[in-house]
Amino acid sequence: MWIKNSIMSFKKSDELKIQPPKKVAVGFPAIASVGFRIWEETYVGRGVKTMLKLNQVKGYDCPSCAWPDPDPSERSSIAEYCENGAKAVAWEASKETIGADFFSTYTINDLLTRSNYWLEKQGRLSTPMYLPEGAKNYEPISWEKAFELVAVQLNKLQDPNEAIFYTSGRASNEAAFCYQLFVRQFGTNNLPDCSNMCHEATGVALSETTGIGKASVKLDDIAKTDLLLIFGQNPGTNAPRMLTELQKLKQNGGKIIAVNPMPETGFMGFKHPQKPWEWIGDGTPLQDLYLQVKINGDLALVKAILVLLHRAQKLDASIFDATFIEKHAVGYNEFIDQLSHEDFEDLVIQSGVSKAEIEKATEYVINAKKIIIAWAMGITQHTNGEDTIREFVNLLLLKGSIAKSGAGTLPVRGHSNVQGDRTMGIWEKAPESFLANLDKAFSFKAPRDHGVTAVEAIEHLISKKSKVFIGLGGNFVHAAPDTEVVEKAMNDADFTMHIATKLNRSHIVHGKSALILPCLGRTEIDETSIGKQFITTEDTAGRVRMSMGDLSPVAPNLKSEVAIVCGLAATTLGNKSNVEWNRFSIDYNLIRSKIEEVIPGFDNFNEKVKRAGGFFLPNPARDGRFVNNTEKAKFSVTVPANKQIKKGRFVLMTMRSHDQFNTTIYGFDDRYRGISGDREVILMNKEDIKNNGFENQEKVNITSYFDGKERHLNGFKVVPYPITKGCVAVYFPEGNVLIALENKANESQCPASKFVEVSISKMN
Ligand SMILES: Nc1nc2c(c(=O)[nH]1)N[C@H]1C(S)=C(S)[C@@H](COP(=O)(O)OP(=O)(O)OC[C@H]3O[C@@H](n4cnc5c(=O)[nH]c(N)nc54)[C@H](O)[C@@H]3O)O[C@H]1N2
Ligand SMILES: Nc1nc2c(c(=O)[nH]1)N[C@H]1C(S)=C(S)[C@@H](COP(=O)(O)OP(=O)(O)OC[C@H]3O[C@@H](n4cnc5c(=O)[nH]c(N)nc54)[C@H](O)[C@@H]3O)O[C@H]1N2
Ligand SMILES: [Mo]
Repeated sequence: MWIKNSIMSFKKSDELKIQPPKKVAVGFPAIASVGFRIWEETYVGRGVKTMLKLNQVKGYDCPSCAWPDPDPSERSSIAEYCENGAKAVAWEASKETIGADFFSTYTINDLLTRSNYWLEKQGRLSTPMYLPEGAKNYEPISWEKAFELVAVQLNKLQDPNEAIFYTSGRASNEAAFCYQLFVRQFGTNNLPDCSNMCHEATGVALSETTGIGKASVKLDDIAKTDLLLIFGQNPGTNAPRMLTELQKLKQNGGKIIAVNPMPETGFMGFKHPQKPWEWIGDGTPLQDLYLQVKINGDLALVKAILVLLHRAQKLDASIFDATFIEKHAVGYNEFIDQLSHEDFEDLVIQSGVSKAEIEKATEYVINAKKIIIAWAMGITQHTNGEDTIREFVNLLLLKGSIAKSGAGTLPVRGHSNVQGDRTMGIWEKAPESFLANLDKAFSFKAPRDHGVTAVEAIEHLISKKSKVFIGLGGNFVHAAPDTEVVEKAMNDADFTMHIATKLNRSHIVHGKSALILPCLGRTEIDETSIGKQFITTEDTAGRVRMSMGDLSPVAPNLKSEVAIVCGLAATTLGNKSNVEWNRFSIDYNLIRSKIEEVIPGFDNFNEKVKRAGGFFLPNPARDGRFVNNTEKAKFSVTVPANKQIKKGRFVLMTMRSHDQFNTTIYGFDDRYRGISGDREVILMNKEDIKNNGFENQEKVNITSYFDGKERHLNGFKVVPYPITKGCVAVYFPEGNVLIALENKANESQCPASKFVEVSISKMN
């Protein structure tokens, strides 16, 4: 069923309250907030017990973000977690469950009127549920029948490419490896994932320039750097444990430059959550320089810095690392040639930052011998994200700041195993080397035609090229851009199926028939007929570690993701597959042995991963080897972004609040920004509010423009905020209605979730 007003699903909790943004991150309020959440979700026992195992050597990997753990000797013995990690655990460890009774009480139409917040709040999914064509309610179904249903739906397709197999970044290495093997044996590379909407630009730009689409630094490099530039990231909320490393960096005398259209609390002051003596006072100030760019002004800003650097180098040749460039890089002359033709004044205007501040930033760069550049969604979710990242690499190469201690690239990943899923082959364009190894290890021929990205998946569903959507985790209809279009695409499908822990919007905006298969969470014990199993994940720094839950499963009829994927594969592929799916599903060591055969760097996987702290995957760029097509690090020549919008309009970004994990809304308190009680708000600069004749908290209508089409989001309250003039912000996923499917990067296909042209008008 198609509901026009899809925004209904984000209804606010209570009255909007606005306070000035906080000046210090973490400290006591964070601990208090965690305590409350554990109490609320789990009635203490389940939550507190499991919190002690979080990120411990013998514990489980935090299901929240992908920030690396310290080496075992440096870990806190009680708790290696942050406020938002704790919220993620409390959310998963919820004591409530929903099953047959719940689904017979609520029809699909009832559920469509509920917010996603409400849906997830009902508790953990506890038994497989089936929605037959035309039915009003989901009904219980056995695991066996559920697997058979999927097999029928898949096997009746004329072409395997008519099915789409999405993955969210929480799936373990073992589940992901089995899933991609199943999908490729079924006959397609249609393996889009959340990466396609996240760090895809990073993968594209870094693979080409440094030869590896991942960070080149390890956790302990951060404290050793002279200068850390952080672009488009809000670590205080989205990677809180990063602040601990930033504090160490400061204590060692390093400098931090934060580049962001709004000042984020995490950079201003920090109090360590596990050091109560730090809870009083103003905390450690982190940023030395804050550059308030225009949205997407980063490319111009870096170019402007590079121009000044080049000028300075003419007076002092030691500013560039000539030896490194000579030995390790290609493309220097073309790059310098372009730089000499740049119009500095124009770059300054495009960036939105003053000339004096650009000069100051350049001075920091000149004086630093070791530089790290970190970035996240404020850089990747643009049509030109790849080029901005190429400029980051240009800067690092000029300074010889890669492949040495305390220097390099630091794209900060999102989902806790999004990087591992890619390593395991969740990739619509997996390289030939991976596919060839897979062929060999399993004696079959994997398809070679590229599959669809997340955005292309929607296009294929709309054009009926695809008819089945299967999701291993995630909440695709709220994560993808253009909510109304995605919901229509899902409704058009013949069959939709999700493997999930909690009920969400993607389960009730369904195809003709639909299935929900409930799985164990990472906090829970996974015991098969041969004993307890563990899984593995990979963090941002490329470290692989084991993870083992310690809570009893919340319901008896749950299966692990691995068991579900193996069950689906065995039933769908039947004797067309020679994989021992049943043995895989009870003994994960067998899966890991196969991973070892297929993917470089996993030799002795089963043994190595049991060592305290796990092991690092090979990272040639870290060691000074650049394995791209030139065998050298590459300077790039980029095209200026300079995107124009119509006069009187604004550039809108979508961002996360402090109280959510992607589409999961934990609560309504964006504590650091001082905004609580309501998420239907638009953050706007005071002067813009005044110049447009709006009042504080007045309700306005937002209209977005792309390719001649308008999209609307009405009745959002104006909140004055120190954001760059001409820029506005709303929360993700509420704002997704405004993002045209076609508003995406050419190269990576990543939706431009941080650059939407809008006008804002009074509501009546
Ligand atoms: N608690 C919690 N943790 C999370 C998540 C979560 O939702 N909740 N999500 C996880 C995931 S999947 C991811 S990918 C990461 C996301 O982590 P972030 O990338 O930090 O997430 P966003 O809220 O999207 O924030 C982007 C930041 O970029 C800034 N920004 C926007 N546009 C621009 C621009 O054009 N230039 C610059 N320089 N800055 C800009 C915004 O002001 C904001 O500070 O976090 C992960 N961790
Ligand atoms: N406008 C806008 N859109 C964005 C973004 C943005 O910044 N702005 N960010 C993008 C980014 S960076 C990302 S990564 C995507 C995120 O996209 P997704 O990964 O698709 O979304 P999530 O909200 O993380 O998925 C939440 C759901 O995952 C399920 N889940 C949770 N834990 C588990 C588990 O252990 N196993 C299984 N099987 N299921 C589980 C639960 O049912 C939960 O409802 O969204 C993207 N969309
Ligand atoms: Mo992400």
